[in-house]
Formats: sequence, structure tokens, C-alpha cells
Amino acid sequence: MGSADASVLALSGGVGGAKLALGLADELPPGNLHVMVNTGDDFRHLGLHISPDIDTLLYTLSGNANTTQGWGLEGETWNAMDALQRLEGETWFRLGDRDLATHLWRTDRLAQGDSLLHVTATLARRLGIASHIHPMCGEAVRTTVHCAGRDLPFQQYFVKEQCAPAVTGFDFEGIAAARPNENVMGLLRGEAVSAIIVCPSNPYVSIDPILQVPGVWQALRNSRAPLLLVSPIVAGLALKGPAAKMMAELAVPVTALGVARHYCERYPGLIDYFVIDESDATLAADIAVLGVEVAVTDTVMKSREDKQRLARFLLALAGS
Ligand code: FO1
Repeated sequence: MGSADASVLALSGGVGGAKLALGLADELPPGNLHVMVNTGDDFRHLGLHISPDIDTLLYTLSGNANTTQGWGLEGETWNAMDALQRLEGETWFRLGDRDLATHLWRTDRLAQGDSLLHVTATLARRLGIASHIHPMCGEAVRTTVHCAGRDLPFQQYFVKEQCAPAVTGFDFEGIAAARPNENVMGLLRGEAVSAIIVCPSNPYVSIDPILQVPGVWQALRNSRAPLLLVSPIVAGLALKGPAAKMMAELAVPVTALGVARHYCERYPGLIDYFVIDESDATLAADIAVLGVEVAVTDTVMKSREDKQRLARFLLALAGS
């Protein structure tokens, strides 16, 4: 690290990724963090364009996230949802009163021809965020979850059915026609990136969609910056969300080794450092056989200090 110009590129889904992004933003000079965010969870609901992972990043980095609930804004009120319920409208996906302003504004800007890339950058600036939040692409990519006998749009699987159906696979509709975020690709070409950090997000539905936008994982692999990936599985459990349940249903060992194999098989040569929790230290030798450096540290982020400590560890590792 060292240079004030050195940027860090993080890849993130929602909650788990946003925690590390917050730690990185705290540790880096303002404006030096770039986060490339999954948009496979995006969907249209009640006529509005919802970008859940982008909004989790926006609300977390601006200090407004409801961290207990895991999504939406702190101190939210629900008058619109209550009124919608009285009208017997759809309320399974809950949009808070202030959160609604984000979706209304975004939907209106997109309808006027603005791009998701520009709309997101403007939202971040207006929320006072110095870091750069980059949707993985501007085109619509929609994650479909294949479950025994039926295919579910992501939010129906995740929110309406509470991740209960057993999964058999995933598809990212529209991905073949997607073009990677040009700002991120420009950053990678310009060689100002000193580290690429894959946050501890869900491999299947948060990080895979980003890496599978045509050209993205190859550009990351070809970058001179070291790529560090933090395992989202710690001691056989996902710290947040359905990753562990999905792995079990796909008959993948629910361990950091299972995660490492997933990435090393699909994206050969991508990972330089695979970062695991101290509780998984015994897996280090088996992971190293896959051809990556293994680093062991406390990866569990409960407090703000935990997030900053992990960020410092990763930045030091990238500079070593
Ligand atoms: N998650 C829920 O579990 N229930 C909700 O009602 C819900 C509403 C919601 C509204 C806006 C938004 O940006 C996100 C919202 N989420 C909700 C979270 C979201 O569906 C998931 O956390 C992500 O898609 C998974 O990363």
C-alpha cells in the first residue's frame, strides 16, 4: 500500500460484504475504495426498480443501515406498507417509508434514460459516501434459483419462501449480454488498483454473478494486483444468509475448503490469497494444495473494530 493514489477494489454482495467494505473504507484514504456489487438480486416490484445489494452498500457506508434487521434503513417507519396492506396489495417484500424514496428516485432516473451506473454514483454522493459503488453491469441480470421441480426468481426464493426450498443450481438470466462496469474495467487497465478483495459474500448468488459478467474474472486474474478472497464459511457455518444451506443441498462440503474448491475449479488462477478464520486453521494445508496462499486470521466481524482489524490485515497482506 503506501501510495495515497492506490485504490482497492472489493467485490461484494449484501450484508457480509458491506461489513468488510465498511472496515476498508475506514482504513483507506477517502475515495480510495471501489466496490463492485452484485445486481443479480435486483428486481422490479410494485413498479419500482429495487437493487438490494447496492442499497445495503449505500446504507452501510453512509451509516444508515438497520444492522439488526440486516437490510433497509435504521429508524424506518412502515406507513406505506400498512396502507398497502389495507388495500390488500403485495406486502411480502417490505419497503420502508424512507427506503421507498431511494427506489422512487432510482426508478424515475432510470425511466428518464439515466444509467444504473450513474444513478448509483449519484445516490452515493448524495448520501455523503466517499467510496465508489459500482453495479457489476448496467444491463439487467436476474438470478434464478433452481429448486426441486421449479425455478424461482431470487427474491421469491429468498424473501417470500425464506430460502426454504432445496436448491439444485442457479442461472443468471441476461448475463451473456451484460457488459462489465466500464469504470471498474478502466481501473483495472490503469493499474492503480493495489489490491482486489473478494468479500465474505455468498459464492453462488453474490460473487458468481459478478465474476460471470463476460470478461470480469479474466480482467481480475490478469490484473497485477493481488486478489484476496475471504471465506464466507467459518467453522462449517455461514455467518449470514443461506450459503451453508445451499452448499449442503448441492452436496458440497460445508467448509472453507468447499468454498476454495468452488472458486479454484471455476476460476483457475484467480485467487492469490485465500483467507480463512482461525477456527478453520486445520484446513490450511488442504486448501494450499489447490495452488493458493492461505492466510489465517480472525475473520468474524461483529464490531466496527473487528471490521477495521480484518481490513488492516488484508491490506497488509496485499502489500506484503
Ligand atoms: N429482506 C427480507 O428478508 N425481507 C424483506 O421484506 C426485504 C425487503 C427489502 C427491501 C429493500 C431492499 O433493498 C432489501 C430488502 N430485503 C428484504 C433484503 C434483500 O432481499 C436481501 O437481503 C438481499 O437480496 C440478499 O442479499
